[in-house]
Amino acid sequence: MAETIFSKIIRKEMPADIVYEDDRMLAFRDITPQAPTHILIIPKEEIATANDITPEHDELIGAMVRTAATIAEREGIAGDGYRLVINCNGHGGQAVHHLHLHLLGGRPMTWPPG
Ligand code: DGP
Repeated sequence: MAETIFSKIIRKEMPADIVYEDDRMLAFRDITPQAPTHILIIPKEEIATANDITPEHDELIGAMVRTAATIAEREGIAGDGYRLVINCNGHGGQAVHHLHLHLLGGRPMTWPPG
């Protein structure tokens, strides 16, 4: 896949407000937040879209979701609730083609999404 801005953030060539990092993933605040808490959890492995997730990624994706829940707790939004979103391709509204999990919270979310 073509490299994205997120690869530069992973390599620390681009600044980001990083809130969590381990050997497999990185979490940082979204540059255009859509909610008081808006954090992106991304794998360090370059996976372009949700369509590119394979069975080998099952543990990684599970760990990303658990990390999102841990960050939500740390951010103080776990009790009130939050939303986890993965946008995929054009109709899903995916702008950056490096898989990422949006953690959104700090205000009530509407449903259905626009
Ligand atoms: P999506 O539409 O699901 O592909 O969301 C991409 C998100 O990435 C969008 O909410 C804005 C965020 N984003 C794009 N470029 C940067 C950047 O350079 N730094 C940070 N922190 N976030 C970025």
